[in-house]
Amino acid sequence: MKDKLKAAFLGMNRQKAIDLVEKALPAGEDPFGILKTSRAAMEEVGKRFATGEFFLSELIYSAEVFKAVCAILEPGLMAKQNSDESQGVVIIGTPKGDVHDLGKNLMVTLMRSHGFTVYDLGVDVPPENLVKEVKRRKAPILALSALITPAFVSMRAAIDLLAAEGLRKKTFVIIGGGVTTDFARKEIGADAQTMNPAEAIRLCRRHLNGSDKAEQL
Ligand code: B12
Repeated sequence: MKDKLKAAFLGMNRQKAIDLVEKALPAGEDPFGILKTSRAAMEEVGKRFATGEFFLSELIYSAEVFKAVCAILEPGLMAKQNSDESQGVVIIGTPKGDVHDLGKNLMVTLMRSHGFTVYDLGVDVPPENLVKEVKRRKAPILALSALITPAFVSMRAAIDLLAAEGLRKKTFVIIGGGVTTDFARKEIGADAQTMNPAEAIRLCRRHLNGSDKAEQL
């Protein structure tokens, strides 16, 4: 299944990918496992783009294959939230300079299904808008997604602006997306970094339950 799905992504065969996933789920395959394989396939698309084997058209089309697969996976990825009470407010966006949003959108869906109230500001979001929204919503969490290195500059600018507005200590800043690393997190000055959505939800919950930052708002 893994190899066939990867081959469907790399062959830009959207229908084949859909058929494989539609068959795999009732057969008991873990949706998170399928997501992992799909993400790995996208990394390979990126590598081939970097070496010139693939062009922008393949990058664009692979995103369509990924979206189609995610639409099938989503019900299985979502948590069954028992309470209507919000688990906390999150402002999320892809920072200025970056238009990638597949991973961010996935994060938004998963966070909402886990009970967080999420305000998604979209892509290419200027630091001022991120901080304005944190302030307006009294949000204890700012989540940023980055896939290209220039986005680090905008992330840093948003964190600096939070500090200038006196909001840095009250806001847990979590970053994710293919280009992020713990090293980048330290350079940018964020609180947490992960590419694993389940881990991200754990970290946000732990922050809200365990720290006094949330209480200060
Ligand atoms: C699809 C794609 C595109 C699509 C994006 C479509 C869309 N709607 O997002 C399009 C065609 C638009 C695109 C454009 C470009 N791209 Co592009 N793209 C990719 C590709 C192949 C896949 C990215 C992806 O969606 N992966 C799947 C998702 C699910 O993974 P993810 O985002 O990492 O998300 C996961 C986790 O990180 C986590 N997560 C995500 N966000 C967050 C946030 C938080 C807070 C947390 C906790 C977790 C989290 O959740 C997900 C769980 O699986 C990558 C290759 C790669 N290695 O990633 C290149 C890649 C990112 N692109 C690249 C480039 C160069 C570009 C362009 C500059 C190309 C060009 N010449 O125009 C433009 C950039 C335009 C811009 N200003 O942003 C480079 C970046 C290099 C770099 N280091 O800067 C890459 C790495 C390809 C490469 N190897 O060269 N791209």
